[in-house]
Amino acid sequence: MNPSRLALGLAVALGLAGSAHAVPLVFSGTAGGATAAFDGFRAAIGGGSRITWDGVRLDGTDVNPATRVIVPNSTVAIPVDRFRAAGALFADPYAVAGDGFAAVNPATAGAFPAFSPNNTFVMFDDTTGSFDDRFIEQSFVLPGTATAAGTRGFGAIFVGVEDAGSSSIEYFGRDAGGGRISLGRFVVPVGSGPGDTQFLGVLFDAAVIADVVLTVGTHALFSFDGSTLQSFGPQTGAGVDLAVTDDFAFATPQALVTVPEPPPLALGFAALGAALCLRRIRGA
Ligand SMILES: [Ca+2]
Ligand SMILES: [Ca+2]
Ligand SMILES: [Ca+2]
Repeated sequence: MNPSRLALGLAVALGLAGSAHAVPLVFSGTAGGATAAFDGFRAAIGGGSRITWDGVRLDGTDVNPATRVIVPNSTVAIPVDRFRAAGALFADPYAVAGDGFAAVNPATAGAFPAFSPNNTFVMFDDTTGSFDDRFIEQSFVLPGTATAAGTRGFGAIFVGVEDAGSSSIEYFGRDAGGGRISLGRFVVPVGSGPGDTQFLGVLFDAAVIADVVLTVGTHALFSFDGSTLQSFGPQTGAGVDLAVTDDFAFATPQALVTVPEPPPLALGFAALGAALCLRRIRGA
């Protein structure tokens, strides 16, 4: 299906045909196709913001003094505003590692090669021995400020997604009253091996995205409550798929464009339509 047909399908599905806001384009790919999709998405957003995590220092000397060392010279937890300059604000501290998270979960050493060397990014559970928190939540601000903003498109590199449906990105907008509205949940494609790279990005035609929720694999790689570190262990057993992320890319945040509040029936059609219409678009 070509992009224009995809856009039409989603616009009709959302019950918003004629709206300027309901024409998302999906860029996705795995292995070599991930790089092509990533490059195509970045071209489509005009460059925008890119976070590689590679500038985060892992030895306790990071530019943001609130960055907290978990394992010296290997893994840190960055504060929620570490990438405010790029227009990103996180819901929780998340982890950056230079060793593919080998120090915090040795059983997966070597499984998650970086897309951009050497640092990668993932959530952790803040309750010792619990690995259920598998979500990275990011909202947008005008770069360098605390002013909430929106973006037209957001995408992320994933590493190691192997089970269909284990990983996804859900996009959220706001209605005129400030209510949070899902713009759709999009599934990350699977690779053919544990070290394969994936990309998923979705581009709308207005800055309607207020926040995104990334589901990264089925479990957190480790738990850390501020003092005690516990590893999840190996990726074994049915229904276990461990993954991490690397580069985030998003259109430069600007004033948020609100979306109309759809009637409940339209939301049902939106879910159906998204399921029926999603196809990969390689490149732009
Ligand atoms: Ca969390
Ligand atoms: Ca990187
Ligand atoms: Ca995996």
